[in-house]
Amino acid sequence: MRDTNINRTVLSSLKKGMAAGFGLGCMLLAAVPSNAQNVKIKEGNPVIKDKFTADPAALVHDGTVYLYAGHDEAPNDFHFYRMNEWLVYSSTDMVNWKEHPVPLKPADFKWAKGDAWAAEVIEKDGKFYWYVTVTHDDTHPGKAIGVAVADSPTGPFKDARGSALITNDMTTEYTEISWDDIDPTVFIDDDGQAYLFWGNTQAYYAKLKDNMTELDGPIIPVKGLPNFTEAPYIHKRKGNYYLSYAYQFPEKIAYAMSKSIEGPWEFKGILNELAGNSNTNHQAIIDFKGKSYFIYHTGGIQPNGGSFRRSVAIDRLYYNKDGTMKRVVMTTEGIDPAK
Ligand code: FUB
Repeated sequence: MRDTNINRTVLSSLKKGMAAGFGLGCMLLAAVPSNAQNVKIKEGNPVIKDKFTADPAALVHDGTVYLYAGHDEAPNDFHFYRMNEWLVYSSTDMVNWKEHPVPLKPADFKWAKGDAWAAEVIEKDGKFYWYVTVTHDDTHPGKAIGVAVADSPTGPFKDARGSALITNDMTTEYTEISWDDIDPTVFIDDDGQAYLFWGNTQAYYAKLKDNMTELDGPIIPVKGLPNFTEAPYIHKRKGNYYLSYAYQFPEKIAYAMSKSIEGPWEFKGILNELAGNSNTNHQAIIDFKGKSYFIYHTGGIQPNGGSFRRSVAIDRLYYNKDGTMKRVVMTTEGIDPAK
């Protein structure tokens, strides 16, 4: 962008200069900043450039990373989310991504009205379970969480229950808003117990039964997450549990840590700053081939990218010796191929 502006300045000065009878050499000396160079830098981010992709989730399976995202389809003059399908990509180096056929749509849930909002996939006993946010039909007004199942990480996925797993009326004792039951993140602990976390404004969690399609106990509000907006994400490393989440609005990503999946959670601060060009930032964290990665979205594709036309980006994530996470550096260059 900067180089282009400089080039325009040079050209228009040249035209004016030549018209005024100045020599070409004099004009170049006057118009070109001494440090101007046509430097080309690697542009690895955003990682998907031909479609707008949002709310990344990632699954590492058999030496491959599967990247799941909602498809942002809002036209340029439409100022809210328009999302009619989820997408899936795979890669063995996290730089070269292959797109697979559309694996799932809100229309695959007969009880849902639409809205392919944030979602996450996990593998258990050879089956792949995809927890999704959608808008429920008028029998349970508000956002809801459903679960789809497949035999392969790329699908085809089908509704695993024929009904929502979480509906808005299940959480009205904690908040009356109709969009608090969104953004599921699923985690299986070392003892095999699966947990679902989700929320907007208020974070919740519940145990899942062995079949991964039913709750196994009460819905419990999560405490200790200041300025929680949405997008909870659970991961575990070296005996520490991490709950990262979208903080304030427009969103930064913050995180808390605990020695138990059930808390108490200790707030640790900001992990990623404002994207700046998107109100939301929605993160996923994985380890792959010995390195840690922070996957998120920005409004990075210009000129039309923004809060409703987002794009998935990937940068490295680093830990401190005490297990806390270093602040993410969002880059244009992105990552080197994972080896
Ligand atoms: O993409 C729709 C919503 O925006 C998601 O569910 C939130 O996490 C935010 O990214």
